[in-house]
Amino acid sequence: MRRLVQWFLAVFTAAMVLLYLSERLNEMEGYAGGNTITVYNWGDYIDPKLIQAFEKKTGIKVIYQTFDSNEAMMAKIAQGGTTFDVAVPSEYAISKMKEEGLLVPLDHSKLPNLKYIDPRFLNLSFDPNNRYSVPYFWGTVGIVYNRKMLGGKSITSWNDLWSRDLRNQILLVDGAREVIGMGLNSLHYSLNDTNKAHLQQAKKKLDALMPNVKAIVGDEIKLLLANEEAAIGVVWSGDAAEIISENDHLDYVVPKEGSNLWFDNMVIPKTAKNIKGAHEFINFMLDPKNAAKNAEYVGYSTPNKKALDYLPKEITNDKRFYPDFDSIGHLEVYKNLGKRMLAYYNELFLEFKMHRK
Ligand code: SPD
Repeated sequence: MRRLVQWFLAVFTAAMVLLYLSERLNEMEGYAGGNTITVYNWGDYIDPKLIQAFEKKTGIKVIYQTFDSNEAMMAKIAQGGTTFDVAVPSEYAISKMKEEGLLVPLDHSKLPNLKYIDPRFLNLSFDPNNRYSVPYFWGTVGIVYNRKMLGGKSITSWNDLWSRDLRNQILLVDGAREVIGMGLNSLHYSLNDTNKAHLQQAKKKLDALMPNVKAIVGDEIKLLLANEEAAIGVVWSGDAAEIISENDHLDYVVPKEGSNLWFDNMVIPKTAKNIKGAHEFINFMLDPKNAAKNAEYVGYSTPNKKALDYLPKEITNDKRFYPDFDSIGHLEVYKNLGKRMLAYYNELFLEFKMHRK
């Protein structure tokens, strides 16, 4: 019996030592430039060739994972047990993640390429002095519509979508703030409205839109619209830019009642194990030639001023996707409305989706 106890103690101690050593090794990797980083990004949001180029240049291997909403990304990072070194949240999510202590401050001395970012995208209110985040892509929320399928008609307003002529013709992006926001904007309320009566009114109005909604979808929205499976899509501008280049009948409009102006940014989450490698990756993506390649591949608008020189003029001169700031001054950036209110938006969105079934 004594021998058994001794044997058990020896095995237990060896296991504890091994666990301790592996944890120390993991930590050291973060400081000693270990050769792996895990990048957590939106789906369809990077040119895969850039990942290969980064690996070749630095010898750092990239493990790449994707998410489809800020909410899913934040929940995963907050719950822990992951080792994401770089993530790409939108502005209101950054503000919330900061509040919850989920971000590591950036070392700007390791990001020399930050100088190429257009100052209009720096030092924004959700992250003063870019202490935790640097710009990746930016854009608007709007409506893609197919002129041919609409018999030559144009769309100019959110309220156009409630027309009886559009039965089963609308695809919606699967985003709580985008869809609830569309309901709010159609009633001329703010996208950051926290008045529950207004939010209920918006939900009720959205319920009335349901006969026109064909599906609420993720990245496949692009393929469905390009293949003319529906005449209308509520989308992020970059997705519109990509599909418009594939189908001449498509156009994109930011509705006249107003809409969302958004900024996606690279951050280092608290889960990071390789902070040095994370800075190298961020700096690589800020390189103007890489930023231009990325923008051309994914279709989204780059905030990198120098990258614009490497992009075709027909892209950078397209005011639908590179609008002057004067013309979009009326658009709203989502605010961090606080845990409870964000949960309420999600709840309303889920109810709206369930109503479909
Ligand atoms: N397929 C990539 C989509 C990324 C879009 N981010 C939009 C931010 C919305 N707040």
